[in-house]
Amino acid sequence: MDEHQKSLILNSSSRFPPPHGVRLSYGTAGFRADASLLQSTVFRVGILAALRSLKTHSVIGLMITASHNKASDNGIKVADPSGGMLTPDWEPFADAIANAATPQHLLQLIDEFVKKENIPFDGVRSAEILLGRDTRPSGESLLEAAKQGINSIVDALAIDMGILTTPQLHWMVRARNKGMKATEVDYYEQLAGSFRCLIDLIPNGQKFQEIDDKLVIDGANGVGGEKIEVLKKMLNGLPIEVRNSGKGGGILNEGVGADYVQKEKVVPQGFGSKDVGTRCASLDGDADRLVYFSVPSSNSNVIDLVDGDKILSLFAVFIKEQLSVLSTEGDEKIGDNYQARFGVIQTAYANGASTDYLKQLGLEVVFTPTGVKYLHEQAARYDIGIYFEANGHGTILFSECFLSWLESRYNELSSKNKESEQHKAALRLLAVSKLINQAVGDALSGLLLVEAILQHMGWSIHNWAELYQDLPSRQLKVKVVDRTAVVTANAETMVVRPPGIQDAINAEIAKYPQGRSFIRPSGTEDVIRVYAEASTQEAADSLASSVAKLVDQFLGFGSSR
Ligand code: G16
Repeated sequence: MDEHQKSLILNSSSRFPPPHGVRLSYGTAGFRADASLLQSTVFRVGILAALRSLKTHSVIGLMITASHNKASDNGIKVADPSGGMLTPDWEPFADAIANAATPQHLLQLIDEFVKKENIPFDGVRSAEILLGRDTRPSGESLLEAAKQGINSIVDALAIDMGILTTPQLHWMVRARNKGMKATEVDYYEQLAGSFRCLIDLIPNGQKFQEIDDKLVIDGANGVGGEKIEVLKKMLNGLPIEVRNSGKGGGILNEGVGADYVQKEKVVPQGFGSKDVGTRCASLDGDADRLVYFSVPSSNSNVIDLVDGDKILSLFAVFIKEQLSVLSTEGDEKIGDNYQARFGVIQTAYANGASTDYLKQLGLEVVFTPTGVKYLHEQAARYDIGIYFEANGHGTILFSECFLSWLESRYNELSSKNKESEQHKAALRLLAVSKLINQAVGDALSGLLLVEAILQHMGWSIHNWAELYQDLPSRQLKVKVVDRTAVVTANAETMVVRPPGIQDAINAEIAKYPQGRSFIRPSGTEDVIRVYAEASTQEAADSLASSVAKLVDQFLGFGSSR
C-alpha cells in the first residue's frame, strides 16, 4: 500500500470510531449486535470486502442484516466469490479489525494483512462489491458506512443493489462471478422458469395454472413478503396469500417468522382458527429460512410444525426417486450410468427421528456444528448434497461434474426418446439445480421446490408431515455472564469446558427415555442455547429446564442456585 492509500484509510476511519467497551466477533453468520454499535464495524468490513475482492479478483457481496434477530439489531456478513460465506481463514482478520481501538492500529493490522496475503495494490485490478440490505430501519445508514469503508480503498467500487433477501445477494455474487446474468429480475426468472418446468412434468398432466390448493405465507414482517409478491406476479395464478408482509405495521420477527414458529411451535400473529387445515409457511426476517406448519384445531394456538428436517426429507425422497428412475434401463441402454454420491448434512438440532428416517432411506448422514458455513462445506463434497438445519436454513448442492454428466445424459435421451421416464427424471433434476439456490439456503427457492414436489407427489401437508413422527423437543436460551466460556466438541454434542457440566448434563439425560440434550453458545445472540428431546413433550420440557438450570448454575448469574 502506498502512502496515499494509507492516509485514505487513516482519514476515513477516524470518522468511524469503534464503540467503547464492546468486543465484537464474526459469529455464526457475520457480525451482529444492537444497530447503534455497528457503524465502525460495518465501515471496517467494507474495507475487508474490498481487500477480499482484490485478493480473489472477483466480485464480493456485503449484506446488511440481522436475519431472525430483533428489529433493533443489525449485522453484516460477507459473501465470498462462490456466493457462499466468507472463508473462515479471514474471520480472525475480521475480528481483529473490528476491535482495533484506534485508526493507527487499524491501519497497522490492514498493512500487515495485505503483506501476509500478498494482496495486489497494483492499480491494474479493481475491487467490486455488491451491497444489499434487508428492511431494518438502521440498514440505510449502515449501508452508507459500508460504502465509505469500500471507498477508502483506491479503485474499489461499491454497487448498491438495494433492499434484497440475503439469499438474493448471495445468488447475485455467484452469478456475477460465473459470468451469468445477475440482476434481481434474472433471479426471479430463473426461479419461475425452473418451477414451471417442474410443474409441467407432473405425471398426471396437471398444469401449473390448475393448482388451486392455497398456501398462506408468514413473511415475518421482513423483506421476504414483498419479494414473494413479485414472484407471485410472475407465476400468475399461483394461489399464494402473504401475511405479515411488513406493510401492515407489524414488527419484524416479533411474534412472527420462521424462528418464532420453529422455536415456540405456536401460530404466528395474523394466523389462527381461520387457517385450520391450510398449508402455511413462515420465512424469517431476511428470507433465508423456511418452515411449514398447519393449524390442527381452532381451540388452541399450538401448530403442527414441518421443520427444516422434514424439508430435507422431502427433498431427499424426491431426488432419490429421480435418481432411481434415471438409473433404470429403458428399452435402449444409453451411455454410461453415473454413481452419484448423495449425502445429507444435519446438525445436533436435527430431530432424532429425522436422522433415523434418512438413514432408513439408505442415505449417508453427516453432522456438523451449527452454521450454514459448516453444512455447506460438507454438502459440497457430494455430487448431490442436501443440507438443512432444523430451523429451516438449507439447500441442495449439485457438483459441476454430476451436472455436466446429467446435461449430456439429458441431451442423449432428448435425441432418442423424449417421452421416456428417464428423460423426464433428468429434466427434473436439471430444473431442481436451477431452482434451488446453489450459493446459500433460500426460503423463496426452497418454498417453490417444496410446492413443486408436493404437487408432484400429490401430497397434502399432512401426508408430508407423516413421513415420520418427530420426537418431542424443546429449545430454551439462558443468559449467562460470558457465553464464550462454553466450548463444545463433536459437532456441538458435548461440552469440553467448563469442566463438570457435561457429566451433570449426562446425569439428567439418563433420567429420560430417548433423552438427548446439548448446550452451545449462540453465534448470533448473547445467550447459551439448550436443546432437549425425549419420548414425551413433558419429558422434553423437563429435561430442557433441568439442563437450563445447570447452565445457570455453572455459568449464569446464579438465579437458580
Ligand atoms: C444464522 C446462521 C444459521 C444458524 C442461526 C442460529 O441464521 O446462518 O446457520 O442456525 O444463525 O445461530 P445461533 O444458534 O448460533 O444463534 P440466520 O437466519 O440468523 O442468519
